[in-house]
Amino acid sequence: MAEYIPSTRDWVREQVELYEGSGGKEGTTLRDTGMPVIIVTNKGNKTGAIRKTPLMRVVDGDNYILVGSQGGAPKHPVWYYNLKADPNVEIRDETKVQSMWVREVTDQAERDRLWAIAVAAFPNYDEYQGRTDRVIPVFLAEPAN
Ligand code: F42
Repeated sequence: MAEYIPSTRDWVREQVELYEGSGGKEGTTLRDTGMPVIIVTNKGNKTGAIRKTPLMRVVDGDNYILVGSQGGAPKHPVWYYNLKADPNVEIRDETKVQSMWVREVTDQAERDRLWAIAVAAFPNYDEYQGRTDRVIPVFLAEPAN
């Protein structure tokens, strides 16, 4: 089995430890905002190691919308490239863990619809898009089976 390499960012690593360590009972929101977070387990595209990425929980029916905002930073987060290289992920939503398959949403109409849902769930995404020239990537995660 591949090795798990934690994030180099303290607050991210600590959230993953609390969330996963409690079996999805603690550390499930963005700081004290009460806004729900999921954990996306993905494979490092260079190391092949297991990576765990907390993201805001944005749902569309049985699917999750994953937004690569990274606070409006100028570059895509590294997990973007991980998901492009290997779309098989596991998503933990509190105590529920599911194998999912992700695809980047490039169709403009579909992206517009999903982006509106994402901004309704987490309004900061709109502000983050305003901070960067890159188009923030959006993935749709669907149940793998
Ligand atoms: N980020 C978002 O983009 N969107 C969100 O909705 C979001 C919500 C959120 C909620 C809670 C929370 O704690 C964090 C949240 N974040 C959100 C931040 C998110 O979890 C990521 O930390 C952020 O998007 C940056 O992602 P990143 O993949 O660039 O990760 C970093 C800093 C990281 O840990 N990088 C590793 C490192 O060592 O620096 C590398 C990880 C990796 O996958 N490496 C690859 C490998 O092969 O293993 C090599 C990659 C390469 O190409 O070099």
